Amino acid sequence: MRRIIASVAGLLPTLLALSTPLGVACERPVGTDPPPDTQPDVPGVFGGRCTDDGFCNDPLICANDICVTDPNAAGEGEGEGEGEGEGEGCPDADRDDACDDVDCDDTNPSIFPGARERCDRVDSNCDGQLNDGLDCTFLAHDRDTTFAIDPFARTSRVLGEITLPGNNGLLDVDRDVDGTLLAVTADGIWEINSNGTLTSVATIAAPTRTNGMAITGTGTLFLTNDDGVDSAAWRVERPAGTLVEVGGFSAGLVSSGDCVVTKEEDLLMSAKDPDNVAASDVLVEVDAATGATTTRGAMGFSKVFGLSASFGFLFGVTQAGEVIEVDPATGTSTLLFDTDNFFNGAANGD
Ligand SMILES: [Ca+2]
Ligand SMILES: [Ca+2]
Ligand SMILES: [Ca+2]
Ligand SMILES: [Ca+2]
Repeated sequence: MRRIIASVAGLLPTLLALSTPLGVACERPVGTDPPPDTQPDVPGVFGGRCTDDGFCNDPLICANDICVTDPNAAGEGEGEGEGEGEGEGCPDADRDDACDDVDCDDTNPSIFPGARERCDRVDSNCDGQLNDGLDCTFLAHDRDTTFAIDPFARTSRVLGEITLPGNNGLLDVDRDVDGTLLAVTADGIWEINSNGTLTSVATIAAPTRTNGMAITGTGTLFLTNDDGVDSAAWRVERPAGTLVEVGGFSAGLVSSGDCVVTKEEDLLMSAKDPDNVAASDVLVEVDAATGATTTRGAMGFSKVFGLSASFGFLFGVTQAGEVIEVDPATGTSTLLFDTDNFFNGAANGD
């Protein structure tokens, strides 16, 4: 539960700015950078940045951190555009080298035949499938069973049962920086093995009614608890498992069920009014140094026991079995689909 990538919604102004009237020719200068004032902030597309992983959509190449046309590619000179309709004058409003007869979204330059598919609600490569063969699931769990939740296909399937030590249920799970899936129970931090068994990572006496675990991008492990009196955030010193109380939450709020760390390293938590647990949870930011909380807004769902920052989105799961999408800025949440499960927690999915 640690990564939120830039929201697709945040790209819309840029994409709209890129739109030009129909009738623009497909050709473009070969091997040259686009003018600075037309560079879109869209990774992978012509003129987009490629600083992070060097990724550019085919057939573009990364040069000086900008995706440009390969000057050494076949079909030199003007009219080098590939596929149908190449050459002069084919309508290509979004200038992604895919003419409007093959471009399934000619207003969006990150969508065209051959584009890299991503886990989202978009058929990026125009093959008629949202996310092709990608694994776009995050993990959620109840007391002893894990589920793979696909928030785009809106499906949930059982992954497996966890062999629990003693009589402890899973309080929460999260993915460590190395990809290892960790679980917290009342008396320890555990690695979840692929066969469902647990290997001890650290012995801890988890705070009373621990209900959330989140791991930052640098491996700091936080727990949140709700005992109705001094609910707080805790940091687990690894590998010893020493618990350090970060601080108590602001008055009138206790942890509802989970915490999550975003790409911006914000520690977010679903919280509730301890005197009105049936009311909507609120999404709050927890100061990782003091434990003080800042409310972001009502979620509209109660008992949000799992939060998952996955694929650039923030998702939640509830005790009632709902799978929701959460706006991390406002807390406002929308129902994606309902299941028959009783979710206790969730981990991030990418
Ligand atoms: Ca196009
Ligand atoms: Ca397009
Ligand atoms: Ca597709
Ligand atoms: Ca997609």
